[in-house]
Amino acid sequence: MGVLNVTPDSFSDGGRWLDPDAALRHGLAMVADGADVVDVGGESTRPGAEPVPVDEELRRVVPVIEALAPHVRVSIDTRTAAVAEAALSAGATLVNDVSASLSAVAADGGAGWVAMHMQGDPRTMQQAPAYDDVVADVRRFLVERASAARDAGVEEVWVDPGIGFGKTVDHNLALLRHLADLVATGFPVVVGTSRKSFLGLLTASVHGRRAGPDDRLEASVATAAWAIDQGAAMVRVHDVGETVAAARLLAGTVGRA
Ligand code: PMM
Repeated sequence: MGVLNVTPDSFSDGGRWLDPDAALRHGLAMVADGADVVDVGGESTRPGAEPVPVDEELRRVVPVIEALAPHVRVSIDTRTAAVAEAALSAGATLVNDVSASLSAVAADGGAGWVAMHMQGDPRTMQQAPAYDDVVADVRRFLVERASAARDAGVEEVWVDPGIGFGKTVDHNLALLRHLADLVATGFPVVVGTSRKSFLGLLTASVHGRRAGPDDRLEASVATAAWAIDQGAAMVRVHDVGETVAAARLLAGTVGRA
């Protein structure tokens, strides 16, 4: 899943694809690099981000979805029902839902649904994240939401531990380390580590300096490869070509043994 943020303020690619033509070109480039899905988002969910008015979110995403949908499967990354509905009408077939609350929209539209775990909301989620047992708590939440969605008629339900969404570095690492627990639920798992800030901290422990968002390629690819090895069925990434190359390398060499 390639990330296409049509926003002025996303932490990693904010402002780069605000122009619909530039967004389309970038989406098609990710398809050429091997993306099976392009995830279009019009509201940044970086820590501290303010909500975007619905009209503005629609204005950003709908033209891009209409242009991309004939070429590739499109998902809509939103927390807002009206935006998810409009996106499905424009050609998207997957609702990527960081609020895990829009399953009814997916059911009504005959679309797939990604339930992501988030503690709190983007404005406050990194202030003091706390869990009894992060792996068990996240798993319980996701299984509950995913099962309810399936019972309500959503045929394609994915779960995502929500790396970086109300989580410390240790929480993120515990979720990655125990990804197999989530895979064991039987729901296909999506994982998004790409360019996230905890990778900057990890890089600091290896290189002695903290990597900025544009300097987290190796850590992004390494953690995506780890997720795939642990059984994730999809990884959400900015650097599609490098990630696809790493995944093919693993499948064609280690996986062949
Ligand atoms: N991360 C971001 C946005 N949407 N959706 C899913 N399913 N999983 C994620 O980990 C996720 C997401 C934040 O990253 P961005 O600002 O680079 O889009």
